[in-house]
Amino acid sequence: MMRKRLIVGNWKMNGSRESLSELDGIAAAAEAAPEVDVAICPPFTLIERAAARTPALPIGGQDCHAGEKGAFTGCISAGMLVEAGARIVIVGHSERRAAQGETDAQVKAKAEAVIASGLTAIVCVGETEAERDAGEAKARVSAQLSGSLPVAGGDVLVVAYEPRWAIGTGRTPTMEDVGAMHAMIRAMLEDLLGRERAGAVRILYGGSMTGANAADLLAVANVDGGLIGGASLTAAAFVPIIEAAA
Ligand code: 3PY
Repeated sequence: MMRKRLIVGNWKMNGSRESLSELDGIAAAAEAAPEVDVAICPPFTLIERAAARTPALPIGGQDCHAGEKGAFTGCISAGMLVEAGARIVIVGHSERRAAQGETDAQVKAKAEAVIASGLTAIVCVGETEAERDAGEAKARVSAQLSGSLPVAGGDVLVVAYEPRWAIGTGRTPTMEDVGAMHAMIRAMLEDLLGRERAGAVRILYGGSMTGANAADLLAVANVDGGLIGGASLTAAAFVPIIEAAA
């Protein structure tokens, strides 16, 4: 099945009202590349302004709570993200799994809340350097997938493979390693969701993707796009990645 490429910028805890001007160049590049889906996930506080500034560019959240409302100080629900104008939500990013101790079960509950709210969920998986060195990368990623994937699938579900040791480090795995992991994820999706629903799920690569390596990474079989950290913060760095995907 042909899947439309998806390029998502994850601003993490970066950006200000002033930096929303970067969205103008990003939205223009996205408009010039209708064969690619492009989205930006800024911090929560910028979502509403970002969505209003560039209405054609989907804006997303970087996390949400699994519940609808309640006594959860500091948390934001998927429904609140909808109200702010978000269309997608990243869940289970490795920085949250590591720093907030998020478990596969919590990630799955969040992804289900995202989809139930009518948004697209990007579920992140990926091994640590120690797990890769011990030859456990595939086992780790397959355990995360079976534990974190929501029951609903198809085009409202995206999986992002982000080897933790490649995030923000400038290091990337070999193209063979990326291809082997994406092929395993695709096969697991077919097992877990059935061939038809799995066929609509895009698998993104994340971890130090830049304008310099995007074309090579996107040429690997089963790499349907990218989840990009640092290189999504400016139009100058992000637009070449959109162009590489077009
Ligand atoms: C990175 O590339 O640094 C990411 O973590 C994208 O989410």
